[in-house]
Amino acid sequence: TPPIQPFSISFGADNATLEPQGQVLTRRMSDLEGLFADGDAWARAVADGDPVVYTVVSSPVPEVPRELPQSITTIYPGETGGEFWMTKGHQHPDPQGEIYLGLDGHGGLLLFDGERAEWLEMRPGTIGYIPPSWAHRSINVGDEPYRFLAVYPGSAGHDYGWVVAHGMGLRARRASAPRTGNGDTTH
Ligand code: PAN
Ligand code: ZN
Repeated sequence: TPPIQPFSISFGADNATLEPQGQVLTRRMSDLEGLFADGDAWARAVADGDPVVYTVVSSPVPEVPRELPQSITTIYPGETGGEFWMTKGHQHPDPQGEIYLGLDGHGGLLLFDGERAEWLEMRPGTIGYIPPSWAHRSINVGDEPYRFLAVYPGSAGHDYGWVVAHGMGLRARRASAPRTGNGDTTH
């Protein structure tokens, strides 16, 4: 792939689109199998319309070594089994840092290194830093869409299986929701 030439990107009026724009990924409830603690509630949500949980709009910069791709994730507000809607979460197989910038709404950036979980509150204007080797998941803890920009090395890669196998150390639930197990964080 030839290197990308210098260019700039504009946000759309709602911050959810880019111009120019690359691929758009849509994650529905059915794409999140095994991630919510309450599997029955997850199955009911899939049967009941299989809602879109989040979208990821990418810049036209390809995920190849030395390039620096960007994307905007929009997580819609919702809860399944009392757990806030969230991204799948992943680890970068080639461990490298990543930067998030909060754009709209109220979210959390959950980081897990296999032993320790960290929670960063994300608001518009918050820069969240993901150090190399920390798995990361984003969660909408508000009532509006939560939106953020991510910037990451094009060679980092994405490993989703690690999170399925190890979890993320914490789960995010509304304070009034029923609790199961230990290690929950509430909002
Ligand atoms: C982000 C994430 C995006 C969607 O761009 O890929 O928020 O989350 P999942 O990839 O976990 O479904 C990022 O961290 N890129 O590296
Ligand atoms: Zn990442």
